[in-house]
Amino acid sequence: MKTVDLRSDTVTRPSPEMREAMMAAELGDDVFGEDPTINRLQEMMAELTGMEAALFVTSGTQGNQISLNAHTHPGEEVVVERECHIINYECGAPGMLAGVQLYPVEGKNGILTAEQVAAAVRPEDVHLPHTGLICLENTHNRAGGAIYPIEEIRRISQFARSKNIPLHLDGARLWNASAETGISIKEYCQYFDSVSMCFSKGLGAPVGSIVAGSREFIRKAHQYRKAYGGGMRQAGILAAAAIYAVEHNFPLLKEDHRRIRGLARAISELPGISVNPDSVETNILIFHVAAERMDADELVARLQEKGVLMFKIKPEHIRAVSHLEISDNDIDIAIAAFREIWRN
Ligand code: TLP
Repeated sequence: MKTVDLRSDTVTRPSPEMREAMMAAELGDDVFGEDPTINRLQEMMAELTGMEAALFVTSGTQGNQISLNAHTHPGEEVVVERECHIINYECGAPGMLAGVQLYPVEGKNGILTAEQVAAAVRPEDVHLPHTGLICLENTHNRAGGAIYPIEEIRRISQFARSKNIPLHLDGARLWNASAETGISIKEYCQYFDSVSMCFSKGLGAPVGSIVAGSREFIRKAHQYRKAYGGGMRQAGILAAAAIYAVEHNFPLLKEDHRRIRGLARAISELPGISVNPDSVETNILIFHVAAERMDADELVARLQEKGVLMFKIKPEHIRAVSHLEISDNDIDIAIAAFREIWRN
């Protein structure tokens, strides 16, 4: 039985061509700054983001956490959206590592307005924490891959700059936002003081993320990366996969978006499932399954019996993510599995 794995875009394995690029990579000791492939990737990403410098890191989580560290001091507060990755899936690391507390604000489908951000920033008062950083997430994972409107980013950035508060972007899937809107990575990044972006999601590389920002920010981030065990020596073998991913797989992302929308359209017709296919903006589909029609855990289990993998992301909500290894035929298999379950 064929497995159609829609749990995450992190499940992709390097293609034969990507493996070839990895095998051919020129390597050196990156802790000495001597890995030519890592240096090339970092220069390429500084250029792509329009930032002064960039640093290869082990994961999106590491990229976010060292960014929090590099921007803040212990005891400060970081404004985040309530459903964001940093607050939900990073093991409480902001408290553990940077020693900051998070101020969660409920966005509309993951999106905050400049007014909401402004209201969350603390006034000067001896009792209050100092707001040290604002973080946005684009695309927004738990909001079903929602794209941040560039105009709202611009307004938030304008506010943050007026208050001298740095603005960080968790851009794990900024690639998908850019592919869908046609707005370049550089255009998005101009509004931020730092950005972290993943190679190991829709782009299909096995490992790695990048953080980009000013030279001074990257100098600090570099030291935190070392402190957190992220000095990886001949990791150019991984950077080669990342370079391959940016050059060859970035242009393919819109296909992932089209495919998952196709799945959304088909299952939106089934009684008990609610999702608006037009609201699926990128490669993440989150749909609601009414408990009286079908328990979400049971649906996940029954799909799994048919080789279709998804997971429950919130009560009564299931997530499906398309990626490089998902073809049109795989989407047809997933649709057929749903229809069969609904027939019985
Ligand atoms: N997200 C993973 C899980 O952790 C939930 C997934 O399957 O979607 N920012 C965002 C917006 C993310 O979605 C993720 C990973 C990360 C950061 C962290 O990246 P990694 O897994 O490389 O630490």
